[in-house]
Amino acid sequence: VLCVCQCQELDFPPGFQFGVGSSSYQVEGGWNVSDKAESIWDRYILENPDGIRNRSTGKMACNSYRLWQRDIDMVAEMGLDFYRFSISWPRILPTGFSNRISEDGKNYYNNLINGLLEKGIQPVVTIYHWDLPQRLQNLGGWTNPLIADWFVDYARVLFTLYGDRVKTWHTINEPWIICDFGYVFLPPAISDYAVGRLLCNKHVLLAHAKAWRLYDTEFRPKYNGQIAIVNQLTWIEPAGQGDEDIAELAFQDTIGRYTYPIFSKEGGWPQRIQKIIAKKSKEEGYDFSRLPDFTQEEVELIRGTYDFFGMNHYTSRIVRKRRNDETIHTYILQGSRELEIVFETRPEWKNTSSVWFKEFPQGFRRILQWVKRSFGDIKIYVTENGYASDSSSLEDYNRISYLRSYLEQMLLAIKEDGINVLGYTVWTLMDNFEWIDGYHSKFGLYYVNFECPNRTRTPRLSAKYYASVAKSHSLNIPDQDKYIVDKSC
Ligand code: GBH
Repeated sequence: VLCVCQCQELDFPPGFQFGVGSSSYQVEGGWNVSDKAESIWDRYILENPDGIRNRSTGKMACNSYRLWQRDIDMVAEMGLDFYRFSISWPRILPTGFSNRISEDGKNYYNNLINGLLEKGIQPVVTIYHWDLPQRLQNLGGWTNPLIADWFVDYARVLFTLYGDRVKTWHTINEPWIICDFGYVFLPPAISDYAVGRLLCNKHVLLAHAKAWRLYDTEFRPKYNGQIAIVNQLTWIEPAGQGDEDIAELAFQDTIGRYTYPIFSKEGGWPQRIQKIIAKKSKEEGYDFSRLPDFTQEEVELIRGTYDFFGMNHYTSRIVRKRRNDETIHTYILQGSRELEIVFETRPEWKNTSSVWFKEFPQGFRRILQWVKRSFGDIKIYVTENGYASDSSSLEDYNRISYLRSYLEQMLLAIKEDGINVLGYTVWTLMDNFEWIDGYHSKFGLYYVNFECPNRTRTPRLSAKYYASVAKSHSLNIPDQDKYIVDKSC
């Protein structure tokens, strides 16, 4: 076990990059300025105010639409290599389609990108982080196969406007959440677990793949950047002896449906899941499998569309079979209804302020090992990792302890297991609109005063800790006593 106080082997590999992340709806505000159109989150909070904790909204959020310069300064203050943010589709394309580009939307992201570059910070841009134009939702959203082409048109606009300066692109953030949760209870909150969820699953993959191929053929030759999808990976381990096989199945049904088609050698759906859903669909009387087939061309279109593996990681689960009297909710990552398996946590894992989120640092190393086992020795960027607290305190020792122990596990994966992790991103730059949890759970390295109209941002101790790690390029930092409450290492 690594000990932060004594060991020497705590340096990150040369070239390893540190950054911090955010997303458009969670920070921007400016929900109806200028010609910006409505997103599915704007619509949801209007129509279901009680669906969000304390009836909070993202109408103003951190007001980054106005305060972007301060955001850049904060990333610079921490001395980080990159800032990961997302672009709001309805802000750039008010019709949802590429027939009209918003001048104000275009300028907003130009300013942000240029401002970052002036300070030597690389912009890392997520094309889609959940704020779909409502108009496209009205036309079927991610269940309409045409969305793959609409997404590519949108991506083309972004590559054309910003590709000369943006060298790392993320196509879609967490498709598992978009489909498996969006077709249950998260916006668009269409309740269609059986079919809608799986149509969405197919179409996000096609959208991603077509955008990747567009970049690869038309923009890479000029700009030489990198582009990949970002997946949410929760580590899942057997609850007890005999549960090993369902643990692997659980991976295939959560992560697998969004990664095998892209990263596996043969492409296509994870085969066991495909068989299970086909069989169940038949039993249920469908004339087709609820998990839509890929044509051979589609398999080839999607297969290999990556420059790296983007992964968000927060938490872990143990898995066991469903008991006869149990109902499984997707809510708070409680299991897979499709496979009739239940996810739980171990009592010794520490709580955070988010119901779905328990702390288990070893799960981070294990999920990194799973990626290598499943897809070989590929480049990995950790695109999100961070800690939720309901406290506004600036002395966030719990967050520091979370970050330190997760970073240790990542370092072990790099050094002991030879896993090729090239960068790490803290979620998140500052407290922001935490989706249906409103402003209750705070993930920020910076505290944001939401009472105050100018949304004042103040660095927490964790911001200074992270800055020190980035600067030292090591977990062995010169000023570590400041950050550790328990010094009995
Ligand atoms: C990521 O999702 C997101 O990319 C990011 O925007 C978000 O702020 C961050 O992590 C922290 O949540 O039914 O209780 O599970 C992480 C996974 C999935 C956790 C959706 C919250 C919804 C509420 N998230 N989930 S719950």
